[in-house]
Amino acid sequence: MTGEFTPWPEADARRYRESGIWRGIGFATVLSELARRYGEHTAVVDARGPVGYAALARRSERVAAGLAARGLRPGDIAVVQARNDADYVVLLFAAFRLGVIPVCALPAHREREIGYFLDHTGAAAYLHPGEDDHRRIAASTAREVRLVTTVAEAAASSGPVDALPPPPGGGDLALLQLSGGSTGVPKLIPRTHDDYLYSVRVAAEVCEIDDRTVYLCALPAAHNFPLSSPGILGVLSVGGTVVMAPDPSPDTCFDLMDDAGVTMTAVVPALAQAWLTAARTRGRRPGSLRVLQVGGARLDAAHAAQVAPVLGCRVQQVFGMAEGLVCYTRLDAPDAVAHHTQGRPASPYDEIRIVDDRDRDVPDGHSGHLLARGPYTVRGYFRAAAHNPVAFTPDGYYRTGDLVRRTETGDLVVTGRAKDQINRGGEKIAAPEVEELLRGHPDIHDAAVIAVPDPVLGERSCAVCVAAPDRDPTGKQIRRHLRELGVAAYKIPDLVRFVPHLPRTAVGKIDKKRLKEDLSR
Ligand code: OOB
Repeated sequence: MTGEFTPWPEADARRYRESGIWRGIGFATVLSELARRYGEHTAVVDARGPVGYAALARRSERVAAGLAARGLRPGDIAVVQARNDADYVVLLFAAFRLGVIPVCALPAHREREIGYFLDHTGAAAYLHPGEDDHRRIAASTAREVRLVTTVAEAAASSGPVDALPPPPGGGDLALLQLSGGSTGVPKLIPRTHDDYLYSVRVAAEVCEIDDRTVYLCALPAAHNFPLSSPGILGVLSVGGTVVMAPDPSPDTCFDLMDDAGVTMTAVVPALAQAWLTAARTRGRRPGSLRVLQVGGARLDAAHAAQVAPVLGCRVQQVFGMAEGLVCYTRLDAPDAVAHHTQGRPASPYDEIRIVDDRDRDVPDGHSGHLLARGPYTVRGYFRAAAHNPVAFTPDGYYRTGDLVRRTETGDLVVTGRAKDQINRGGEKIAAPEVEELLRGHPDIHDAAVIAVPDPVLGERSCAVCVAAPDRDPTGKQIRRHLRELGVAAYKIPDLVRFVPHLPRTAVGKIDKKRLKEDLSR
């Protein structure tokens, strides 16, 4: 894999290893330890019932052997798109055991995204949830993908366990996470076993979870937040129980929480609002819930303050990114911190800087660009040699694109965003990616995609287009065009506006700030 991703400099790697935060082992080895320790205790539950720790370890080994028998080899990449069920967790650990590297695609991804992931990684497998759309994508994967099937079918395969190669070590790649992105093509984030395992262990400590924790996975499981902050992998790392929710609606989740005695879950702000409304109108609260984690987008202080009285549990704000750094408000934080800040880095080894436009540190209390580096923040994207020098500083800090300030208590407040992205209820849209597609339409001369405020989602996306000469396209046609290109539904602009021309800055770039002001008038 050399040359495909940027390793940590040897001096840092040695420091992380010597301090014991990088243990040098992979997830499969950890699962064997857990199986010995927790045996029959329930690891994962879905509609088909509970799976214990020993059963999870056994099944994932058999599936690893099954995948090997079907031609997958250590180091192969598999694009995995799953629904929230136990099969996904089995398959993930099977991949970890064999050393196959999953790309954490989202259920909403369509032809364009999946096709790009397959091509860019040279993937050997596409494992999908099996709905009509995915079967269509599967049927059209023209290139050489050795194994194309459903996650359920893959998770039912089995082979001779004795023939398996040794499990991957800490320095090997565990998975490829997806970046929210702010460029034309999505970026893949190479996470190693050492770094991802450390991130879930430190998350488990910060969130004070243990083998009595029952976690509801309500968000799409592949996302970094429900997968690792502490999420599925963090909860399993301490012997807790993970309940997989097939969808995030209050109807489904409130029942599941009561049935399984769920103590903790994670939602995006838009979902927190929906749950608050449902709890209020139905006079119902999830009785066993102790902590509601909210992250992925900025949570209003007013909504944060309603969590305790309405849902009867503590709110924990989580501000993180698939590239690494995750900040949490601590469980003993006073309301002023838990409601008004996005917390502080999980690990004492996290290094952050808050800087101005010329990378000079700004004083505390002032807003600036957040830079992050540390034992679980990557040093470069996967196969992105040209983009890496833009996204990372020469000394290895990731440029998060977030604007933050540090409060007197040492917590961070997210004050804005410098990256060209729309945060649509926690789902990230890279504006340039959609703009490029819009400019490909014969009736469109130029386009800019911007965020507009929305009371529920926080932001929605608006495409501001200049029609080609003598053309008069409608918003409906433009949206249909994007759907036909096979773009994930959340990336299709909520609004389409036509203007005679786009405002430009002095250097000729589209002036999105001005555009937003013009549009809000
Ligand atoms: C999480 O990860 P991503 O990679 O989907 O998105 C990261 C970006 C951040 O750079 C920031 O712009 C935004 O999402 N964000 C927040 C936030 N949490 C994430 N903005 C304001 N307030 C928050 N609490 O979204 C993610 C990964 C791990 C844990 C939690 C969220």
